Amino acid sequence: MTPDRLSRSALAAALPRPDVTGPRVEPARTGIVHLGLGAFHRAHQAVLTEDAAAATGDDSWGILGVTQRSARVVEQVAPQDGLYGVLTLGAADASLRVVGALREAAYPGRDTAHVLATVAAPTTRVVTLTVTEKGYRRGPDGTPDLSDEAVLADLSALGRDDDAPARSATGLLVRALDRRCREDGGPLTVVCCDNLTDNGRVLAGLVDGLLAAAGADHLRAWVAEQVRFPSTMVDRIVPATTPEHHARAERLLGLQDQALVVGEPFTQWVVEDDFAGPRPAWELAGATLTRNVAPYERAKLRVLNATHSLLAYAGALRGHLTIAEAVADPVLHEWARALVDDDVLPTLEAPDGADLAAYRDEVLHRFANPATGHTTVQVAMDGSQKLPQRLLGTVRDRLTAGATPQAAALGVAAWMAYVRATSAGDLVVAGRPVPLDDPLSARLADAAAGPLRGLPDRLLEIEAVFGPDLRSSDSFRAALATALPCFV
Ligand code: CS2
Repeated sequence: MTPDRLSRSALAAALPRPDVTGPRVEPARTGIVHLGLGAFHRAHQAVLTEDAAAATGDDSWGILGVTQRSARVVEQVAPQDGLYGVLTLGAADASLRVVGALREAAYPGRDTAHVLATVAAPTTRVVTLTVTEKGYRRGPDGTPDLSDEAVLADLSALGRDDDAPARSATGLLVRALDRRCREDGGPLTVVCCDNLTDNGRVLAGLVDGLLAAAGADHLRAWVAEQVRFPSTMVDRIVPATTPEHHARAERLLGLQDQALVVGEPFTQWVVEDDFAGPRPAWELAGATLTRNVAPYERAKLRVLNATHSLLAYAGALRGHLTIAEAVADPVLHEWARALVDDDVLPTLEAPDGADLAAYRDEVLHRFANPATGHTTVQVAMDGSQKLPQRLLGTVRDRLTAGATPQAAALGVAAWMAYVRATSAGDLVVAGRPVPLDDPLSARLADAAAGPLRGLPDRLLEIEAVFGPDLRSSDSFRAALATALPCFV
């Protein structure tokens, strides 16, 4: 028999149950609009927002979650009164928490008018974003890609009450800012929660670039004066939810939860304390509010995300299905350590005196958690968008310091070999063929085809990934040539 679907009333009847906690708030108002209602937001910022609301008894921080590409998540959460479970999987234990911070969910293809009106409302104080690296639609130099038709269509709606479905996340954001400016909604804070270096600055620059391109000078000046873009470092491993996760959560809860997300026990959020107005008391929920996020952000991207990517590419090439299996492979474990010790640590400033060697060990220990089932192929996705933040900054800093980044080059070479194997249809992991999943897949596949000998040179030509500079570094090219035979 299929159990009842999760909802506030079904939950009230089902609780208490061991290892399950119910929602801590029932928000009365929407104070936050979140763009990119994927699993990560639901397992991270939404949880901290609920904890902050519970700690203060402030019920004005409900979230309007906006999906990106489809209405699927709306259909999952709306019949559940916005409720969903977060299944936390430690190496040896599991618990389920039902979160109630999400007040509404919307899909731009249908609900753009509602999203624009909500961002414009004075009661909304914060917009947060998790739209993934590719969602920012940046050109090779980091400026907005003005050849992107979806973004251009959104820009053409500026300056008027046009409720046509938004076609891009950045387009939706600038249209919403436009609406708020014209309706005098007051100051607003836009918090980028994606894994980009200086993410607040990046997003502020993109918004400014889009408004300049649209000739929206008045709005541009309003944004400069009224809108803040703090940078943040976000961290929690959130794998894709599987049927096994659903079965496990259903056993704990006794209800069916179509919007279930899964996470490891660890969570961290470091937020630049630069807000244009009120915000949830996230510091009471364990977040760190600081003036200087950059060292945290950089350490996380270069230690955690870089080794994650190395383990994903090299792990998949060596037949490992999960990150936990990959990090348990002694060769890969050694490579991951060497990447951090030889190339990453010399480029980092320790945030607030943190012990970065201990951080490295903690990260590798987190990766070893077998319970989450985080797959190498999931982390391997969108490499062209991830490599610059994770590995290439380290490569550049080491080259500038006169060093040869051999260990970092191993990570880049692993990606190159992965691109070659997946685009040729040659990679099979756990019995399944793995496709190349990347927004630049056509260009990457073109560059990867042809003789193995010239593979690094052909991929280095792609400026959107490597910039105009790296291809002319003899030392980096030599390091890639040394590293590539490890994988092919
Ligand atoms: C991962 C990240 O999928 C990936 O690329 O490296 O999503 C990682 O799990 C998170 O950044 C951890 O905070």
